[in-house]
Amino acid sequence: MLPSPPLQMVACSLLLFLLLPPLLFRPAAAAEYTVGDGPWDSGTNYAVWADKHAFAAGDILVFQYVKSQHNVVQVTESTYRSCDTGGGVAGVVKTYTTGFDKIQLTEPNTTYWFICDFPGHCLGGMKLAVKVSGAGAGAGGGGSPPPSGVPLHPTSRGAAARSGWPAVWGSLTLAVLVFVINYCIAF
Ligand SMILES: [Cu+2]
Repeated sequence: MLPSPPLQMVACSLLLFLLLPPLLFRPAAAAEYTVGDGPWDSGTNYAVWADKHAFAAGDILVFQYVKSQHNVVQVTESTYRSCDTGGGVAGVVKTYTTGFDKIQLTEPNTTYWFICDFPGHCLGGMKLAVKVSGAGAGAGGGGSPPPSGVPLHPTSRGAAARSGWPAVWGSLTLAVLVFVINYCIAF
């Protein structure tokens, strides 16, 4: 009868090889936010809403609105402040008009500026500034906020807004890993 330890070692190595990568390279948890927790309209204070969340690179903003009544225009900071796009071109980075716009915040350490360009809406409060931290989701630290001239939204570094599944997923993987290590040590 052949001794089994070599086979066990191979099996253990294989299991660890398969289990370690997903544990080490967890997918980043990109959070998806419905802007204002409701429709993009004139009746929401978006500064207050943005203050409640800590945005990370990769997160997605969802603007929901009646497209004949509003739009979403990503603008420069100065246009955000003036609310004047000069006919839709001055300081305009990108215009969205579908009524259901999903916009990913791809750049870390960046502030994204959005307004509605329908007459009077921006001045009436339809404007959103979102400060994206440098830290990836769940990473907890890292980048410092950009030196913006205007104090914006002091982001709490917590991940409260993030979905909990990655943590659960990581815990499960860890549990299985511990089980396998125990199994391997037994031989
Ligand atoms: Cu509007």
